[in-house]
Amino acid sequence: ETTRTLLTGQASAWQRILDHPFVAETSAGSLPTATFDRWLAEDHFFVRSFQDYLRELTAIAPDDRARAVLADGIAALVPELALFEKAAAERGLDLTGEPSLLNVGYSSYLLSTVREGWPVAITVLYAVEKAYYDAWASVRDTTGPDTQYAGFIANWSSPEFAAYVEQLGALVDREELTPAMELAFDRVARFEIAFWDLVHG
Ligand code: MP5
Repeated sequence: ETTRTLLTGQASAWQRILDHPFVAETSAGSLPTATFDRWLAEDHFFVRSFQDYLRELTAIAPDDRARAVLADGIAALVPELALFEKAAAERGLDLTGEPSLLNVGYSSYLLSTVREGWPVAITVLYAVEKAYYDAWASVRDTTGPDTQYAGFIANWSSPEFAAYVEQLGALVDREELTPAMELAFDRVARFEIAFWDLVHG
């Protein structure tokens, strides 16, 4: 079906997401403090923009089922943003700094897909969330519970998040695959790798 074709088409990029040193080092707790701090500030901006994206996507959702799945996604951002703010406060970090242009580009790209219409925009949402789920689920069972970043790993590898990503996949699978959907999926995979490359250096 549609999601399987998309994931198969991106198999090597997806492997790079799973194998990224940012993921391995976050899991091991060996990520340099400055790297995590940079990621936290960049990702906070990303998640705030993502909130707008989910709201705009809801406005073009084709039916109640799609709106219900998106409402779950919007609700999950409340505790997620609290996690970011708590970590920033503990670390004395300012989250209001200017983000990287890559981040501005990625966040703006997400919003721009709403104009392309539902099939492309829901594909993009699925790709973004699936990338995070697969990356953090890949280290979930080997991350020590007392590792300093365990809360973040748990956030994107929980059974609840897995179920949400499954539901997003089911929404994509209702759609007939188009070249525009393939291009959008490819862009997200490249943005995700570039985002970690940027903070990890
Ligand atoms: C996500 C994220 C997951 N937080 N950051 C990037 C760069 N990609 C994907 O999205 P969410 O909204 O935190 O579930």
